[in-house]
Amino acid sequence: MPLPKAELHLHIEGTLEPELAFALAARNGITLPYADTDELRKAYEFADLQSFLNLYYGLMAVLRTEDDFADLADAYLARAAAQGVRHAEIFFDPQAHLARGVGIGTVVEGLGRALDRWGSPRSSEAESGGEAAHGISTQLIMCFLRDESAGSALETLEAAKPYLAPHGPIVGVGLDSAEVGHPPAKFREVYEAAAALGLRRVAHAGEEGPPAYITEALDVLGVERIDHGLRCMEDPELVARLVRDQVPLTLCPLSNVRLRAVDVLADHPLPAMLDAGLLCTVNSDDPAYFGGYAGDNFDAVREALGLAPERLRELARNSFTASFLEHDEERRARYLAEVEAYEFGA
Ligand code: ES4
Ligand code: ZN
Repeated sequence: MPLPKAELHLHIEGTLEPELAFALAARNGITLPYADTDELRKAYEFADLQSFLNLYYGLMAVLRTEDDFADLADAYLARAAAQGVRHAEIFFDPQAHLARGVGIGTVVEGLGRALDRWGSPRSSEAESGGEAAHGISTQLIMCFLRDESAGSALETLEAAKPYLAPHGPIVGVGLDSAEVGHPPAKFREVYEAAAALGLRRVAHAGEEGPPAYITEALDVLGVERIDHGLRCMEDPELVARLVRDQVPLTLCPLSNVRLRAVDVLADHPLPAMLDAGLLCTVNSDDPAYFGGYAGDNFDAVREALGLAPERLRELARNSFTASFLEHDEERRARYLAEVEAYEFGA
């Protein structure tokens, strides 16, 4: 049985496996510029964030209907459940779909169908002892593309209003896409508007961008978690602040290797970050592209960094501590109790 965990840094569009991409392309009469899934998988060789993003946005062309988004989320949740994910806060990129004529309603209604299906325990699986016996609680976080204008982000927030919590599934806003040259302060106004609507706030910062972007995301955007945040380690004063305030960092180790933020996993600063007292979590980012889902990331850091079982338990505990579950503390306590009771195998 896998260690129970929450997934806090997961782009649903980044769960599009080559097989599903081809199936959706066929269903929608779209011809992909790859002969087959093998050729597509070979294209998953990236030099940096931008080369990844180019492929990622290109492949989204196959996502057109509510059914497509429902199938995408269904496939992700099945894999996540099998890897011990109990709770997932899922990013999506409304602007990337709107640019192709796919409205936010299509995206949210489609995703929502799958999220609802997985929201409760699966009794048939439980009876058969299947690995996906557990349900998964989920929330959506809409990300603004930081290489688009602040005005476009504001329009996107406006369009999302029918789908916001507490009536809809969107609980927060995030900031993603090409980081360098697009500092957080560009989005001050839209984050203020999001806060006024009662939304939670996160932002990618310190992945390829400098530590100053992390500070700016905290000070100017008022974010409650930092996505990635790896480069905080270059600034001891910033580390001290993140430790003092226990600001969660949603690290994505396999992503960092594939996008060359670190050379090899054995060089990843995760152990030093935990030793420093940072509230680190381990997540999968874009698992179809980066070589693994949440459990695969846990397995990879355990092997490459020699993390002891109690370190892995700490990471799992952190994932629930950092979750936006304030509306359901009983649920959080249940998940945390499961983490404490977990027995590691030999
Ligand atoms: C992303 Cl790894 C990463 N960084 C920034 N934006 C993204 N969108 C999807 N994956
Ligand atoms: Zn990301």
